[in-house]
Amino acid sequence: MIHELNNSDGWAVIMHNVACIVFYNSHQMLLIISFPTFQIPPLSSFRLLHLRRKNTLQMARSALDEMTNSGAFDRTPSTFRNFISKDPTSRFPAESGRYHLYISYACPWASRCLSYLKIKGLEKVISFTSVKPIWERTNENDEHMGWVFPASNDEEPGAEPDPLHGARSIRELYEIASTNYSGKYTVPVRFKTDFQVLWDKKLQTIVSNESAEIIRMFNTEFNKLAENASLDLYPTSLQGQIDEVNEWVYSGINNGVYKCGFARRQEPYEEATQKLYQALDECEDILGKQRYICGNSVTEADIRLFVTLIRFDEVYAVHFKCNKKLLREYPNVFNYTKDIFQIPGISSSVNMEHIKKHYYGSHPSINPFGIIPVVCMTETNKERACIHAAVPVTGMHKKQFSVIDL
Ligand SMILES: N[C@@H](CCC(=O)N[C@@H](CS)C(=O)NCC(=O)O)C(=O)O
Repeated sequence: MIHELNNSDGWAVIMHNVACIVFYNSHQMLLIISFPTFQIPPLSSFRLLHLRRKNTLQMARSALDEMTNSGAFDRTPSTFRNFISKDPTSRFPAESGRYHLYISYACPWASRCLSYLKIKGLEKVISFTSVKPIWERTNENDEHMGWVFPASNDEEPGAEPDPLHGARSIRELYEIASTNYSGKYTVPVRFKTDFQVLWDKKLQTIVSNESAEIIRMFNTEFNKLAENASLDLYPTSLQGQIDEVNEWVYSGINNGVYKCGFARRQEPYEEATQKLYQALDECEDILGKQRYICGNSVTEADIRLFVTLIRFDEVYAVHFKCNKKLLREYPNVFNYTKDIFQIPGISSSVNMEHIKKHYYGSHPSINPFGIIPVVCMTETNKERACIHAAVPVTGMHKKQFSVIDL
């Protein structure tokens, strides 16, 4: 009777006195609603009515659900967009000890912020905590899956309990920051507790959950307090070029891998793959001529690109089906990734154990058994090792960093 059921379609089936509506919800669960036929116009015994599932039934409880009807991944914008300022009279002034950065080592967007915190020398000024890598239920009263804190320091190396509120989940922090946040449970549900979160301890609220803006604040606004204040990753002379590179790197690579991995139809997957490899080819070409993506000095664009490249072969190539070509088959891009990895401070922002656990363990619709590929470890560091630490840098990217900062 029911021939084709897929994620975006539903069917109404009318048999004798009972009508059924059958559809999959956003978690791929088959839902059947039945009701007596007196509620619908009289119809012959067996009649099949094809219903296109309406947008109002779609629920975005995590990135996995941010889908268009064509099966393409469509990221929603971040919600908290305040800016910390070096101006002491502003609402969010740059002050030592006032802000806390919640991150996941697994998340590339959060890792941008952590990288900045480390390379700008802000560790004594802004504290940070990482959650556990694998999403869990955030509240026993509903099915939302998201970022949670460990109960103790020993539960998950790298992750720590919430030092400020003893919260169990990032969701709880959102609910402390905004009482309206629960409003997003209304249909269409758009409940997503985006990472990373920059928390203001004084005003007890979230300053920002948009990594692209947090890194700009870290670059300029804390310079009176930063140990590495002279490092400017967004210099005026290169801003136009950095913005331009960021745009195609974001759409083709940073967000592009997600578009490949979360696509639910072949066509959007192939479109995203084509764009991804065009962008990687472009990087390979550029990095054959110069050391960094915007010239001869490291910039914001390098950090933004790096966080995706470091996850590429170990996660995206397998889990997100980006394996037309591996990163290690691009000699310039591969050496460049190792080069950036070896900038003091960067390697400590990479925790491959958390990265693998998160992706392979948190997306059951992509990896139903949750098997996590084994991480390549070295003797020197059991947590953070990855192929980029083990393979020497060659070519022009060899220049400076001979000691690996593990
Ligand atoms: N535009 C955001 C994106 C952040 C984002 O999507 N983070 C993911 C983790 S990698 C997240 O927290 N997802 C939670 C969810 O899907 O519920 C940023 O760059 O800050």
